[in-house]
Amino acid sequence: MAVRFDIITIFPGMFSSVVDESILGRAVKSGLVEIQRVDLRDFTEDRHRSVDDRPYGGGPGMVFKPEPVFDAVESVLGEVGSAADAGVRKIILTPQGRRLDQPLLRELSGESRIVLLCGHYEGLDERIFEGLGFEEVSIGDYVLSGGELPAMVLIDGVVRLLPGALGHPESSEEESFENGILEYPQYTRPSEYRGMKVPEVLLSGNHAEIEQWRRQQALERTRDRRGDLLENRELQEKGAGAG
Ligand code: 9D3
Repeated sequence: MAVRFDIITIFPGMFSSVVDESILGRAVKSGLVEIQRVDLRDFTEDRHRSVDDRPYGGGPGMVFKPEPVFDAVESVLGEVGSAADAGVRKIILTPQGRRLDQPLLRELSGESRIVLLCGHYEGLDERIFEGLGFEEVSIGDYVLSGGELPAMVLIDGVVRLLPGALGHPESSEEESFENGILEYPQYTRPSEYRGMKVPEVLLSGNHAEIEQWRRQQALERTRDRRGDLLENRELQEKGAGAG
């Protein structure tokens, strides 16, 4: 299933390398993904092409003006409130948003059209949230300078889930992460490198033992590094049992 992204941004150039290279580049070339970049400054009307202005009520910094944002969104979707945006996922990348995770990526990979609006450090006029009906998404609790890198993270995560985007199917591995377990350690040749040996069990050819070793390693790792994942899993299992 193909998906089209429209990205509304003041830095359209930032997307070039990500869109042109790697899995994403291949998916675009093969027609599986279409990416349109919309330069917010093309929707300004003053000589300086200003997208922001001083905040009413005073205070530091600047605020994204509503007019260029509404006009850019309408250039992509047609008039606000018309039927044109039915079935379109409209997402604004902001630090206040719902946290992006694998279940959300999976959900988005079933959409055919996704509009991404990249927020900025300045912040946005509240009427943009009020009038355009975008859902807000963040990629985590740390401060970046804008929504462009988060938009690329979202696109990458969605595209690799599209059937046919990867050379090889990875669905079982995917499920293991969605179940909240980290991966087991992996080795390739040589069997000894700078004094470090590949665990004996992996050379044994005993597939039952190998599987058991891997499962135990994965659990141990998850407990050591990401105890939170195991707790979530226990909660889920309890919830499933009760229901
Ligand atoms: C503290 C008030 N704001 C600054 C005047 C907060 C703020 C707004 C916008 C801080 C950073 C940004 C720019 N970041 C994003 O637009 C952003 C983001 C992020 O910073 N972290 C994780 N996910 C995202 S999605 C968009």
